[in-house]
Amino acid sequence: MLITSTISAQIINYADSVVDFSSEYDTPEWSAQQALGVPDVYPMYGDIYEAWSPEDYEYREFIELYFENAISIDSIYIYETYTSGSVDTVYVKDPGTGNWDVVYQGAPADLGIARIFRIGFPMTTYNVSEVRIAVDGIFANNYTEIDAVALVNSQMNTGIEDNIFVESVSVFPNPSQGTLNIDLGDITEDVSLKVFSVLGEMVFQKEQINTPLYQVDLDVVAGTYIVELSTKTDKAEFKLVVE
Ligand SMILES: [Ca+2]
Repeated sequence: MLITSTISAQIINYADSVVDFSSEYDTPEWSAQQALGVPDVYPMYGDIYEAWSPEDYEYREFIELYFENAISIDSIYIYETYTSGSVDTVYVKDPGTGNWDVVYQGAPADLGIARIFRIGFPMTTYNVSEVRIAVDGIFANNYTEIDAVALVNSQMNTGIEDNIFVESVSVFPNPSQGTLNIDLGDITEDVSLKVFSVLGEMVFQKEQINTPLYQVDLDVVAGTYIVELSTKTDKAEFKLVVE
């Protein structure tokens, strides 16, 4: 039985410049600039300098980032690579009012894993170009480090190629007992496969899948996972239940 999962195309837009920050540990190492661009620490976890770290952990701290390609968004991805879980509030700026609107607020935690913190919320009615992230490392008694931040619009296709990509691939069975089949259909480009836990921890990675039907045995505990398939230009994500 072949069950095709719902797959949605996404726009993922990494930060272009720093607007403001409360402090930075050093420069260039651990500076606010280290939170720009694509992730270059993740999926590593630890005190690694290609990520922003505040100067200390005696206070709540913040960073504000600017995105040149302003879009409506329904998600923000925060790549947390040290003392993950310390993000306690995330805001987006409404360009009409100049107000910071809260899109996430929660108690901090100390997870101890590199993760992509995927924050979901109703689609903004305006184009977002500025994001503010507040972290609380006080309770964890340790430095918080953020490697990268992305604006995500999960509803928008990035072009015709995306539609072909999304419509071509299928993943089955779902739910799975751990074995996953990925049918790349007509896709002839190299495809990367990544599987994430709901906490954002990467549990499986394989570059350059280029067989039409790829099979993998995931050695993971039962639960919900996010499977990401990407080429150089396209990306598709969907939820997988492992029983
Ligand atoms: Ca970085």
